This record gives sequence, structure tokens and C-alpha cells, in this order.
Amino acid sequence: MSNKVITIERHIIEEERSSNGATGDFSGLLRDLTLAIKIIHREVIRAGLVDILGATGQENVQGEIVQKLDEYANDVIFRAMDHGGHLCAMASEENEDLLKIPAEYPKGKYVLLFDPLDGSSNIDANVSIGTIFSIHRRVTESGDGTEADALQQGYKQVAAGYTIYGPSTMLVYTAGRGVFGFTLDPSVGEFLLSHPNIRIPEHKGIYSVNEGNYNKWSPEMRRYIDWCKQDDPERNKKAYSLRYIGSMVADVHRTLLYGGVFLYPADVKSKKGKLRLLYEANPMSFIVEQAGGRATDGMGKRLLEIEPNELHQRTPLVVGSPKNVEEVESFLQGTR
Ligand code: P6P
Repeated sequence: MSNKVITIERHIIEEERSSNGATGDFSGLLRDLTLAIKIIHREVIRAGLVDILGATGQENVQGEIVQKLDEYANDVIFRAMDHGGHLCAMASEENEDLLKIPAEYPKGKYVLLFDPLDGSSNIDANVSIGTIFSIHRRVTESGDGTEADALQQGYKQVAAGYTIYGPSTMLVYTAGRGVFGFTLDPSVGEFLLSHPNIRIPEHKGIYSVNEGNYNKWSPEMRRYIDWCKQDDPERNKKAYSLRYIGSMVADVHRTLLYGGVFLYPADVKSKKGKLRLLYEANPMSFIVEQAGGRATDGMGKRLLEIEPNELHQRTPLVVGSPKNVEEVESFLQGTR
């Protein structure tokens, strides 16, 4: 924990000052996004209470329409980001098509891709869920953004981050110069720097995967998982621990801080894997790489180099400590 009280706003300004040519546009974008996340936090922590207070199906006691939390989060982000003049377009897990900036608002030089509330099916069990975002510089010249602005390889991201709504609400982000974690102090409504310069451990005996899919995996993947559960005296290795929450932000956040590997591989049912490339795998992979980790598609391709061709494209994902990812690749590529 840093002994200085540094808010995310102060951090963004200091980052902007130290990056030459920064116009403040990017800082404004992050500030707007941070506000949206604070509003979502307020609603997520009330979710259980809303049920108790008798939200009656489609209408609550105040006569307001009770939205599903992920739809609500989606609306909050769109309405917080559409008028700041920083974006030329957005894409959301909740919307089939690219989200245009309303005609009355100025268009900016960035595009925002986001999953407003990933893992929201877990909210009724009070499991940690998250918001994931990815920011690219536009590739089209001006005016309304197009899909071309969204369909960029992950290594071109300007910034990426996630918020985990858990025992405390944390915002973790990178702008390509290290990974920083901020914890929300609800008493003052500020995200305070709590994890300056996060680095992922080189290796850890933890693997994170849905073993319920075991029989649908490739033989190589099954061999890797079997190996995880065995001692391997030749390699001085003990059986690994399995940790799987089923909420990507929570599983990757634990992997980032403790080390190990998170996997969502392809299987006979989901031939491309389940997770979305643009607003789940790319941002999380950018963050883990910036913290010294690795991310691949499980077949030796660096995740951030995958060429997107559609907004909601899925991808297999292996992400985590460099030595753990190396172990997975050695099995999946049949060299072990
Ligand atoms: P499964 C949540 O629905 C999600 O999109 C990710 O947050 C999570 O990692 C994954 O799906 C869990 O999928 O098939 O293990 O339930």
C-alpha cells in the first residue's frame, strides 16, 4: 500500500504530464470512465437490497423500471462516455452493433470497447463481478467511427483496465507503462492508489479452469490438466491447487496478484473458446503482459496479435505467469 494518498485522477494527471505530447484528451476519457464505474459500484452493492426492498419484477417501489444490472451498467457507461468528445465510437458486449456517438456530440480520437458487467450471472450469489474496458486510438480519419476502429489487434491498445466489485471495489489499469491498482474508499468516493506497479509472479502452483469441460477438451489439454494434479518429482513439482470462481475478472485478478494461470481453452462445443477477444481477452492480456505475464490462444499465438474480424469474436485464452503459460504451451503444442 502506497503511504501517499494518490487518487486515480491525480495519478492520471501525473501520467499525462510524464508522457510527451499528451493532450489531456486521454485523461479526460479515463476520468469520465472512472465516474461511470463509481455509479455502477453504487448500484452493484445495492443489488441484494433492491431485491429485499421489493423491486417488483419490471417496476420497483418508486415506479422506476428495474433494469438487469448489466443493462444498467451498459447504459451508465454509454451515457457517461457519449458526450465528452473523446470517442468516435464504442462497442459493448451488450450490443450487437457498434455504438455511434450521438450526432449532437463531438467525435474524438479514441474508441472504447467494454464488457459492462462481466460475470453478472453470479451477482445473486454475491460473487465478485467486474467491468472490463479496452481503449484504441481510431484508425479512420474523422467523423463517426466505424468497425475498423474497433477491429484492431490487442497490442495496439492505448489502455485497458477492469474493475472488480468484490469485498472492496478495485480498479486496475494500464496505459502501456505498468499496471496500477486503485481501491475505492466509499467514504470519500475516491479510488486511491493501493497497488503501484503490479508485477505478476514468475510462477505459482495454481491453475484456474472449468474442469467440467474436461471431456470436451483436446487430448493435449487433458494431459496438461492431469499433470497439474500430479506430483512430478523429476521436476521437483507438487500437485497444483485449482481455483476457479467462474467470473473472469475475479479469476484473472487473483492470477495477476498471486500468480498461476487462467485458461478458457477451445473445446468440441466452443471451438473458438467462450471468451470474447475485443473486450475480455485483449484488455486482460494487455494488463497481464504489462505486469510481466504472458497471454496466448493456447496454440502458441500471442493473444494480442490475433487479427479481429468481428466485434463479438471469441477466442481461446491462456493467461498468467510466464512460466505457467510456458508449461501449458508445452503440452498443447505436443512438445511434452
Ligand atoms: P463457465 C462469465 O459468464 C464468463 O463470461 C466469464 O466471466 C467467466 O470466466 C466464464 O464466463 C465462465 O464460464 O463456462 O466456466 O461458466
